[in-house]
Amino acid sequence: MKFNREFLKVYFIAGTQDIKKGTLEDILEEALKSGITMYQFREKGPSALTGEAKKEKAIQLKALCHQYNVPFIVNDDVSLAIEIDADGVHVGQDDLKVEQFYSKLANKIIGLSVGSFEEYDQSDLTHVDYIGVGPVYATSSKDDAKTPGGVALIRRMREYDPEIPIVAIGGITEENVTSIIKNGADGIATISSITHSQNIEDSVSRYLENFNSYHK
Ligand code: TZP
Ligand code: MG
Repeated sequence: MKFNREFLKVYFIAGTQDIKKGTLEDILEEALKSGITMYQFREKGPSALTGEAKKEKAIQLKALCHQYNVPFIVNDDVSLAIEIDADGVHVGQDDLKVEQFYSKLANKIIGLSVGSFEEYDQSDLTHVDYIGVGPVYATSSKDDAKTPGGVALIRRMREYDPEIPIVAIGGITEENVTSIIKNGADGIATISSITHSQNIEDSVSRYLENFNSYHK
């Protein structure tokens, strides 16, 4: 699947560890029905699925995303992404370097986390389709998250590189999304505002309305 920056608008991220009530499949399906624009499978931490169980879950969730024509991205696990023919992969600064695997993911989406100018400068972005910038706000979904940079982090990254597709991440909610868009992000990536939402349809619609009213 060829990357389109519109995919970043409402980028839902979740793994089994993020689900406190119900199942990941059900929450993802609800989010897909509501209009999320991309999904990332992110298994992390002590309860994370591994091996065959992780692979089976990934295949199942990819099929679900494809029913809704939404790209399915794998976090960190480049070999899994290749094996199951995912639509792309998202890596962090401590993961496999993009230069080492991009040729095996031709025509796939490649995302990279960039938390500072220093990380931006040390990253080869030649084969990177978008950067994930954050955390913008405090988050309880990532144990090792750095200090939040606020919307200033987004604004400054946008000034630093006026062209690169940027998805903002970390503590984003329907309440603070407007200023993130105004400061130059192409979209938002969120875990808990969807997995913990009382009404997923409402949450996703509010994100989409924010983007659509700002961009047109
Ligand atoms: N990377 C930076 S912050 C974060 C990740 C994966 C967690 C985002 O989760 P939430 O619940 O949307 O704050
Ligand atoms: Mg990573």
